[in-house]
Amino acid sequence: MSARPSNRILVTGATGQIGSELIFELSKKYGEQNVIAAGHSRAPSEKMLSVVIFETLDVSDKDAVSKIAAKYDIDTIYHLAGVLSAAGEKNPALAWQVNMDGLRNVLEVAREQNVARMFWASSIAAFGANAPRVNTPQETSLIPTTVYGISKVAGELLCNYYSTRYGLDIRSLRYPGIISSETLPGGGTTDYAVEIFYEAIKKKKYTCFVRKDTVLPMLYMPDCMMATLKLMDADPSQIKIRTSYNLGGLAFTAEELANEIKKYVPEFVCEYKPDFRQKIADSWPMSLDDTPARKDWGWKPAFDLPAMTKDMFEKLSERLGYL
Ligand code: AKB
Repeated sequence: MSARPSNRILVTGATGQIGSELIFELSKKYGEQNVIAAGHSRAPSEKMLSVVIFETLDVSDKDAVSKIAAKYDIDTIYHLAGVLSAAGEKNPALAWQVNMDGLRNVLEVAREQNVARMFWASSIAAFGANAPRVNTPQETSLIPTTVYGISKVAGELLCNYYSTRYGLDIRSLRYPGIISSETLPGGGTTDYAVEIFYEAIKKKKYTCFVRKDTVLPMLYMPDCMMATLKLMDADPSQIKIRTSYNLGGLAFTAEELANEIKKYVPEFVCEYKPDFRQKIADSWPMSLDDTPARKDWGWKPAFDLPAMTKDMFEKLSERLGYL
């Protein structure tokens, strides 16, 4: 296998936080007619419908995945559909069905239809509290406590299996929390780092669902896009890890983020009322060692906390009308 992709691209989870931005990057790069956006739980935006082809797709239905891949002669798949950590704890059966059955279906279709290259989103949730929490290494114990995390560990191993057993060119990143201004995340533990911007601009106050000293790894969307496209563009010989690469970027406390936002919204007040998501946050890394990603395919994030906050504020305040 491993033919060079000619780029008929399917993006699952296209209406989600990452997918809804990735489809525009891909359509700029490969042409609008070559990107098939597939989503299920959220309606596509007008903007999305005007740019790419949209298909309703539940990835836990293998026949449906197979039909869409065949219909458009797909040779590259970005598989982003999934139920996130907090939502997964509310409905573990659904998380298993979407995350595990969905991944297996997409891998099978990729194998059966000779897809040339595939991306799958893993997460920092693959780690559990017994792994070192600061500068968490690429290779360490993976004993997560959430069903989402379990699906990520099993998924990483399944990707590695399809790569070694069938020669599928599958690539993956352990995404940290992604901060973005276009589409809100939904059902994640890191969602506070996005919600806080919207609430600061709209209401000048926010009740944060983790403690103020909580540190989680985060990444700004432009860096997330750059990492994903760079990984997928790399020559197969550069990809040494077929489970999933650690991807580091930002690491700050919830209070440090609130203080940074206060530079733009001086009246902003942030309160902290931890809920069940605190326990999940406490079981995840605070920062990641991403040396293999840097060495193998040249990963280097551009945004630090002040630069990310400035850009987020500028984009959101224009859209939400900051008064
Ligand atoms: C979540 O919080 O569940 C996600 C993730 C870190 O994978 N954002």
